[in-house]
Amino acid sequence: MTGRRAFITGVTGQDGSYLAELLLKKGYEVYGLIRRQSNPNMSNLSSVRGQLHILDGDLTDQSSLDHAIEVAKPDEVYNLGAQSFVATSFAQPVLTGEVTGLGTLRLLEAVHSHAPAAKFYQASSSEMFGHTDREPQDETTPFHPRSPYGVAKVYAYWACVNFREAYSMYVSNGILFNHESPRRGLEFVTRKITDGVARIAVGQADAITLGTLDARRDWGYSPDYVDLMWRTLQHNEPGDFVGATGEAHTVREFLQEAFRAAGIADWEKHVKVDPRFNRPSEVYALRGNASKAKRVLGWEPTVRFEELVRLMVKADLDRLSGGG
Ligand code: NDP
Ligand code: GDR
Repeated sequence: MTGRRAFITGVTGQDGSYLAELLLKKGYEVYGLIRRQSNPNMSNLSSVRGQLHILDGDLTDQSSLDHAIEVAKPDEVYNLGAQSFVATSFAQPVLTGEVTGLGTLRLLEAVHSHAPAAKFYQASSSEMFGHTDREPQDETTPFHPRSPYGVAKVYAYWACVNFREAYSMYVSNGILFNHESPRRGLEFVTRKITDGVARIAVGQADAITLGTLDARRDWGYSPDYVDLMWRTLQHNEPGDFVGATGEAHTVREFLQEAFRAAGIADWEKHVKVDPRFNRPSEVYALRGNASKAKRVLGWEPTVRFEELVRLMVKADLDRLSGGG
């Protein structure tokens, strides 16, 4: 496997950083696209920064993507860059469309022009299913996105299918359900809860304020899902694959488990509900069926709900008490 070259957008994010670690371990030369910021946050990359080739660029800027692909000469492209927070997509819909939707098209164009033989992975999302009446969802479930983010991901999904059909490019979509880790951004509900619980445990806070507690998600562990991304591109032909655990829990159940993991009783005393965190249109319930990924790629998630919650609570407790 040595000598292969991978190019990752979104390398500073949760998944990008785990994927970079995985590919470096497998002997890849890894190129990561990073956008210019006045105060860049490279904390997720601390263990691998010296081994990565960093390329400057932005999914909203075509020439930077053309240049990055020309330099990286990738065998495999992983498009993980996105404005990925659903709530923000309602407040910044045009930016979300630019980055998450058109950004994918720009990258496809760059790869088509400069590395047409590269294999392309697109970070598609269960949010594309949105308001669905089918459960569990799989590769055949129709899309009904419920946010500007979901709409942008549907656009990107179809752009990928179109490049596959029009130009015979190797382009695959991973339609992944929620996956979390200690590297999850603090605004996403799982990390907001585990960080909040840890703060309450160490006496830095009294309560966590959330939106709906009834939303139901299929939560898995990010390192399992980056393994699925890699497996997707090792398959001999391109295709679309759902990644999910097949198990769904409510935000309320996540809260209960997180407080239990920290040894705090009467969790309801520490939780406030504020409609400020509700979305104009909500995705109430998602649960995936990953049997195609299991059958074709031999993939199965290794971390289940209770273990996921516990490892995230522990990581936040360790961090706040100076141990992590
Ligand atoms: P994160 O939000 O943690 O990471 C997003 C990444 O995109 C960051 O590296 C960010 O860089 C980068 N980015 C944002 N805007 C731009 C831009 N204009 N140009 C270039 N890069 C940009 O997301 P995750 O790691 O959780 O998710 C990875 C991908 O998978 C995303 O596309 C997400 O939508 C998708 N996805 C995620 C799921 C999940 O549950 N985690 C499930 C299904 C799909 P910066 O550090 O500069 O902000
Ligand atoms: P999601 O993740 O929208 O599923 O998108 P998020 O963790 O933001 O929300 C999950 C559910 O929890 C409800 N919720 C809250 N959410 C947040 N963030 N903050 C709150 O206070 C809160 N209270 C309740 C939400 O309404 C929602 O129902 C994630 C992202 O990673 C996407 O990029 C990815 O594509 C999908 O998962 C699959």
